[in-house]
Amino acid sequence: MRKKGILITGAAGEIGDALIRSLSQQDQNQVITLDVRPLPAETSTMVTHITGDIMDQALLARLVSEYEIATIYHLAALLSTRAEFTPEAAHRVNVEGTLGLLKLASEQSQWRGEPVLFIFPSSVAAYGMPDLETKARYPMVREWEWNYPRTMYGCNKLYCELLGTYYSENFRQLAAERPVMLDFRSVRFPGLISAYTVPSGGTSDYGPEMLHAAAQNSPYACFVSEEACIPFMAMPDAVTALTLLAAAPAKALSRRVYNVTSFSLTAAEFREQVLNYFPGADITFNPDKKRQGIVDSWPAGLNDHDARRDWGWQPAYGLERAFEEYLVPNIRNRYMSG
Ligand code: AKB
Repeated sequence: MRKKGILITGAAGEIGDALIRSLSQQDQNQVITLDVRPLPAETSTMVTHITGDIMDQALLARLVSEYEIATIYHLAALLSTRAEFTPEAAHRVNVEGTLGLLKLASEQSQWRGEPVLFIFPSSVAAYGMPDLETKARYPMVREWEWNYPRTMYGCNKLYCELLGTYYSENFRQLAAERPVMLDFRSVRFPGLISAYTVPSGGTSDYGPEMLHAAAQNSPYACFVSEEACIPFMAMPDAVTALTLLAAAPAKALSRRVYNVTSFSLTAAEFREQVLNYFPGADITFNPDKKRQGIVDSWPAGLNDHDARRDWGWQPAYGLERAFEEYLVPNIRNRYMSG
């Protein structure tokens, strides 16, 4: 008999780190993680880790021969800035990698006679505001508005949302018998901020970079201007969103892709917050026009009404509490003890 398990791809990334810690406390099922990188020593003892590529079909086949995968958290992705330097490689990982896992989940749903739950973090990058005037006019976008991403990463996320929906609702629509289909669910995250890890390759990275630099007493030149405004969320809330959505009864869901958000602020306001706790921090602005253009194309806020109504989403950390109770104490701890 195969052992039952939960699969996390891209597990060595920021969300993966936080999700492993949360699932290993809450969930009785075995957690199998997959990443091209090994896991840090601390989290590697909490899961069964496989160092490998999501594109490796033989590896995926071996995986399902050993484990009955009931849930997949598919986190592996090349983020927005990195993806712009290697768009075709990003497409391979972000789209073809996702397609391979959807195929696997779809076959496994048939084998089990029960849908495999497929949880997919999408992003504010799935939106594309045409200009700053429009961005100001639509400060809280709904899921179906402004789906015109400007980045390869944003295009990849938006398309994978559609692919996941297709595999959940219309796969083999012309066959005599409808197969058991997977259950795809997705959240569009704003920029995420963790106290324990520093992001790399993203465009919302200036927020967490500013804070982590201040805590280490290092100068930081922010790569967007003071006015740049996007939504953010503290990492524990991101994990709550993923696990809450995974636990929601299917009949409660009125959509497959939900906005979730916590607080929006400009880069200048972000700096102010950091200075409240690290008054000596040396934070300047040296905007990179091109990266700024990407941030400007993302909405200033997300309307997450449907997530609140359908599955009880609510961020625990608003702006003040995120800094006061989660970010600052844990970041201070991290660099003091490091
Ligand atoms: C990025 O900046 O690419 C990500 C995101 C907003 O999805 N953090």
